[in-house]
Amino acid sequence: AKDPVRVLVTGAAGQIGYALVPMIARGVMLGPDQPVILHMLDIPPAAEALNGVKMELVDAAFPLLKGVVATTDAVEACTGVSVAIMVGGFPRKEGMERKDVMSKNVSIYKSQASALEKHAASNCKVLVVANPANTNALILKEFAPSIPEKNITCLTRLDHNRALGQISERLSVQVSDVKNVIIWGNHSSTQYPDVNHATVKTPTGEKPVRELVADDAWLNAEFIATVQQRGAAIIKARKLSSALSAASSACDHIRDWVLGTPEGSWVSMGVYSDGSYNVPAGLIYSFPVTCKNGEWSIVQGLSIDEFSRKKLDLTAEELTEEKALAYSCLS
Ligand code: NAX
Repeated sequence: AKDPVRVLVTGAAGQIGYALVPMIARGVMLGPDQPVILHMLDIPPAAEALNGVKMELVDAAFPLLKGVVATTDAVEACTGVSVAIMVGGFPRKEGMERKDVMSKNVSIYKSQASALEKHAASNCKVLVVANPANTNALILKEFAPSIPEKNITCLTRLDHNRALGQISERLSVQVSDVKNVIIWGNHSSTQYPDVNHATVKTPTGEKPVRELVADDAWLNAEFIATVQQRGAAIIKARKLSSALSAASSACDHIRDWVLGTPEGSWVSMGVYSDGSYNVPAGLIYSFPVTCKNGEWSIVQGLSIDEFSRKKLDLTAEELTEEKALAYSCLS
């Protein structure tokens, strides 16, 4: 039997946490043969609720779950973890300035970065979910210099999965037959959902999404806007933000990163830019990636037309501004 892997979930008493921890305990994230020990962190006002989640995890009697740590102490939470899912953060409240929210999250990610750097396993893989996800991940990277930058990522897989879902609905095909959409850039409304390389499996082979949809006007406007605005549409319908889809996508992100992407297909991950596709280096930016042996690589050589170029640049500009705002909160 495999040794258990310690998995940290911050913000575990929140709504994504509540959907995510049972998925991890069932093997959805690391596989059905991988035992896990869950480390759950939240803040003191949520300590009692966090303990309630721990009670439910015990009650669910998950065979793969070998232990649960529920704590408000970041050091205890980070100790020995090999996977860290950072869901905790300070939400934007009505009337708050962007700078104030940024400043709160910068200080949270700065201190949690130090706790991870000192106490997590040296090869710990980090996924930041909490918004502003790309910039929180960048701050974490800055303040955890001994964690390899390749190990620090943010979640855009939900946006990627939303794009797959929209194509599947539009064409009335199975979502599992659609692949190779791309989310470029920021996990925000400037993200660019790109279908120029996406395909659908049909009885007569793989066909380009553009050819099957045969409606460039829809693909270039409504489709993009629907994916960009999907989070807001969920809030409007549910009066709460996306949680089960976010949790499921976080599992997809880690599973594919650790266990690999299938041959011939890629996924979207927010990763540290090396300047690929002329995206400024030094941003956490969502790219198409393939994963093998626990490492992601950016898919190279995809053609970028003029329409796409503008969209890649626009979301990069927003991230550059966010980075400047975050740094201004540090001084
Ligand atoms: P909730 O408000 O339900 O939960 C957040 C939890 O984090 C709370 O329990 C809170 O006490 C805790 N927390 C706050 N500060 C903390 C700290 N310093 N250390 C540890 N825990 C802390 O929000 P939820 O709906 O679960 O969303 C969590 C985050 O995910 C938000 O930032 C949200 O914006 C972000 N999202 C990101 C998505 C993505 O695709 N990247 C999609 C879904 C979601 O909107």
